[in-house]
Amino acid sequence: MVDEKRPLAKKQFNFPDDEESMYAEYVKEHKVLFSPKTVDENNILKISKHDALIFIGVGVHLKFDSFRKLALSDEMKRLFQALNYKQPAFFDGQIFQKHADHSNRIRQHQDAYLDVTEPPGTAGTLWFALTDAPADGGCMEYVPESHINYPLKKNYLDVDAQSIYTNLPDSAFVKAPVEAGSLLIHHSYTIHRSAKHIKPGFFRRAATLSFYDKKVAIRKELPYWHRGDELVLDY
Ligand SMILES: O=C(O)CCC(=O)C(=O)O
Repeated sequence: MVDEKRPLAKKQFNFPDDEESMYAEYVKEHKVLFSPKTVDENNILKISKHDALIFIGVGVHLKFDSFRKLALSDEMKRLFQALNYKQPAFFDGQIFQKHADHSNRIRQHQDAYLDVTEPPGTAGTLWFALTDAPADGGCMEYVPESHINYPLKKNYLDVDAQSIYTNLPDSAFVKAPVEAGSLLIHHSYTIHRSAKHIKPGFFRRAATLSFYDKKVAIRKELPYWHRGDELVLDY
């Protein structure tokens, strides 16, 4: 879908970072982002699109079979049964890739800003490590107990997009280095971020799925985030 010979456009996206990204504006069904460091003066990729990629969103859970299989797998059903969910549903899927030479940090934020559910704070995120995510390799960093201490008062439907970011000191964050194949789960109020990665010569890749329980909450679709249909797990 992304043609390496066509120029990319430059734009500041509010998520996954507020730094400028290059994007394939002719790809309508996804948001596919690249680092500005990977294009030449004509905005043509200097390296392969697979290496230059930093983000694919949104709604990839509906487009890729591997995501769909994972979302509807028995392991996921068992996970949600353990969480006592009655009607779990996935409403978004994203891919994050980092490389030492050309990736940005992901600034601190709460997913509830974009994952708007009613009652508020009833969504969560599964974060799958597709590669190792070491402490010096852009691992996730969390603020412990922030899902209790920092309920989100406003979301994307109330205020401007910049408000997605929070502003806690570095000392508030705990790094969560994990090996490939690990799963991290966080509440939609949990404040999290990931650093630029500094470990040369390797990619850090992760996939995410956002979820909620249709029996206890309703989800609000945001005008800008075309997430599309939900994948509902049947028991
Ligand atoms: O994978 C990352 O580096 C960031 C993921 C993230 O911020 C998210 O899932 O909301």
